[in-house]
Amino acid sequence: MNTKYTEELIATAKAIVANGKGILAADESTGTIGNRFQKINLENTEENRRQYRDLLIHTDGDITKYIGGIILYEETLFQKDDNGTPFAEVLKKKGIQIGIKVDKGTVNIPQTDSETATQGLDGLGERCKKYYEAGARFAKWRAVLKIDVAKHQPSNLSILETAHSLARYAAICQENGLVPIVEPEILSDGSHSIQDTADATERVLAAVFKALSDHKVLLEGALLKPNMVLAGSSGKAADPKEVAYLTVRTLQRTVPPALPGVVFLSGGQTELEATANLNAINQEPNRPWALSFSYGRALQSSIIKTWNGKKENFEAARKVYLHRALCNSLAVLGKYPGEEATALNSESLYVANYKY
Ligand code: 5MM
Repeated sequence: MNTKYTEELIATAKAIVANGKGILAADESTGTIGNRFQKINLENTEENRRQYRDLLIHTDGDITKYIGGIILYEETLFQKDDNGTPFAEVLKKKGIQIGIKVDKGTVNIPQTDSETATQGLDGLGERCKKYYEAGARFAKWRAVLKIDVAKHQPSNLSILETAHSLARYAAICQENGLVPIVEPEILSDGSHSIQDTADATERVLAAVFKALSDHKVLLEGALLKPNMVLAGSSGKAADPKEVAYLTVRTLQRTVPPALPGVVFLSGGQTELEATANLNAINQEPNRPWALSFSYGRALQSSIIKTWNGKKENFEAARKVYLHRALCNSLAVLGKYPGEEATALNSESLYVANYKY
């Protein structure tokens, strides 16, 4: 696809994942952030959400070396900090690219066993224009699939629906100057083997890239946000070497080298697992793309606990954010030395049936 935005799309996608940078996924919808706040007994008010996002957005120092982009929820994009400066302006000054969640959540596909379709295509072009004007330069749309080998899930219908809607979304974003992050998340729920996840991920990604090609999406101006290839969450976790080998092999089989970057979701892994697996992935041979992170839970869990809803903990929480971002950036370079496990960084972040 060639539009007036072509050069800008290519430059933005590259910048987000340049030199070991990754993405902070801070785009929790109101219900999801409410679940996070519940853990620290904090009321889910607009002001508390604004304060928390202020904590993240106003983190200074080396953060711009590790974080190339932040995904925001629509509410945050139009909020201001305590001085009345729009958050978008703060991020722009730092050189952190602004992302926006544009999907509107999932609904069940009729006649399937709770497989889902993602909503939000209607009016998407108009919304993208508005977000671009507000400073956003990339977008995110999350499709959710699940594995149940006995039930032949993900079904062909679920894969076709995912591929089609992600491709339509990506084309509409690019038409309006936003780099699309294409996120076909296969949930880890279940007792399936890591090989089952590899097979399902390969089928899904092959279909997604066929649809992106059919819809003439400019791969150089897009990013992929997939799950890592992990064993089902109710079984024993595979070691990072095996995760890395199967994850990179799956990408090699399905993702064209024209795509500048793959930014993994954390999918319920602990903070330490998500970083260690990313590091192992970046030690595999033959990686023509930047392999980076776009973590929600695995970047924010210990920040939220340290913050605990109190302004006086802002600085301590920002230190935790800087530390996790540094560790993940080192993992992108394959140079993460590992860390001691603590109660803060090793808590399971798994949420059953994570599809809100
Ligand atoms: C940060 O959470 C994002 C928005 O979630 P909801 O739509 O449920 O409110 C979510 O899309 C997130 O970016 C992905 O699930 C990846 O996050 P994890 O926590 O798996 O890294």
